[in-house]
Amino acid sequence: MPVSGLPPYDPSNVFARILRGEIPCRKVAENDHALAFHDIAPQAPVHVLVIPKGAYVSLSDFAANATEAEIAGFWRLVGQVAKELGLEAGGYRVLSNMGVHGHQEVPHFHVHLFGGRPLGRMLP
Ligand code: IU
Repeated sequence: MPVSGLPPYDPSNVFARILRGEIPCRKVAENDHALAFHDIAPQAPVHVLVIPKGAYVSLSDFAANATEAEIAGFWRLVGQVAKELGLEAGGYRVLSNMGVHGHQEVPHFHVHLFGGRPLGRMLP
């Protein structure tokens, strides 16, 4: 049972379809547990989405139900992508929208990785 307040995982969501290869993506990197690809509507010079390969509807679902290996693999890929895209020198931002108040649009857990310019102060 998801703990996010969102409906149960829907395998027809767009990120699940990307994972199954039904929809193309501009892949950045992947490992056994996660995939990173460029956001289709970038909000910064670098705007990458990192998603787990497992079926988790939200951050809360992932945190509660993913295995240690999945969690480690996911976060290692976030850090790897930031490094490989040259974001470490200037810095970057990682953000996850969760549920209705968080304005989560795609019901498959993901983090946004933003960088490539000063991002300003983050406001709610
Ligand atoms: P959110 O965190 O769920 O609110 O953001 C979903 C993101 O997924 C958003 O930045 C979209 O531009 C992005 N996206 C995408 O990269 N490819 C798609 O086919 C769709 C959404 I639909």
